[in-house]
Amino acid sequence: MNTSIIGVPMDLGANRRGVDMGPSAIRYADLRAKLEEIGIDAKDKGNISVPLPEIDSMEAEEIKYPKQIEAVTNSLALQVSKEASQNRIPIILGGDHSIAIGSIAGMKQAVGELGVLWFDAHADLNTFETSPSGNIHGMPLAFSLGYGNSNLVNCLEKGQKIKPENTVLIGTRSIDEPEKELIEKSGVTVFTMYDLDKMGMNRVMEEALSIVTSNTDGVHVSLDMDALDPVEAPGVGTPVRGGINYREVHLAMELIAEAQCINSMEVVEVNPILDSVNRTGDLAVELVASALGERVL
Ligand code: HAR
Ligand code: MN
Ligand code: MN
Ligand code: MN
Repeated sequence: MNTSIIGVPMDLGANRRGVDMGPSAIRYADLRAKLEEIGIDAKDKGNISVPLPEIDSMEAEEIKYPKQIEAVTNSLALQVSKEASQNRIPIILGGDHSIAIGSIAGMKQAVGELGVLWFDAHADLNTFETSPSGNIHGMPLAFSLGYGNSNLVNCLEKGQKIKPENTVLIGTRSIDEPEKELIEKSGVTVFTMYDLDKMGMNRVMEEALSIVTSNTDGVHVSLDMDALDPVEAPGVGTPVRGGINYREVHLAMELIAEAQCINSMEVVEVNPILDSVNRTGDLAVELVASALGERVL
């Protein structure tokens, strides 16, 4: 198995300094060494360049940094597409979740019809029109599905990148009203914490994996670390109580590995400033290793 690590030190979509250091935190937790240790070829391709909000004099608009995020997600999409075309699994390190716009666009170009597993406390289904915060990290899934009136829908290629029938959200527990409407309207599948509690992670993943692997050419795993309970992952910008626990999330990743369906993975929203001695960065590394096939026995 060959992987390419790509860092995206972006915080513009979260309007909060700290997630820009996510790639450093995950590298500091020895991602590459961990992957090599379990027999995976890992090349670190360095970081995509991201403008600093402090030096780039930008007006405080209602929607924050759309132009800059467009540029970053475009360069990320190009790099992701290039690595995936060479049969390498892109491992993308965020950065805020707006980078998913680029990851998904790049994978779509290289692989074709894509199934997406979206682990997140939030639905990330807002648009410029509905966002309560103006923060683009609350919108990437809507844009990838082709909703909203924004250039960000047209990353790399014009229009929708993924289909609702191949999109599954897991661990959701903070959903805005307009996002609820879009869930209804689009038909994406959502396994909230309620569903996880009732069904258990094993059954949720069985159903989720069957959805993302049927009628698709590949699977992208988008892991927002705030999907986890803040006790396990305190280093995130927008923690929400009552999340996925340590053992459940490991099982989820192991089941992904077992299904042998993963073509790319991103880990986002790690904020080392808010973390407790890189606990969240360390966990991110464990989870990437699990998703790529690390086994206890
Ligand atoms: N739904 C809210 C908004 O759109 C909050 C989004 C919070 N951010 C994330 N996304 N970390 O997963 O502003
Ligand atoms: Mn998110
Ligand atoms: Mn989130
Ligand atoms: Mn499907």
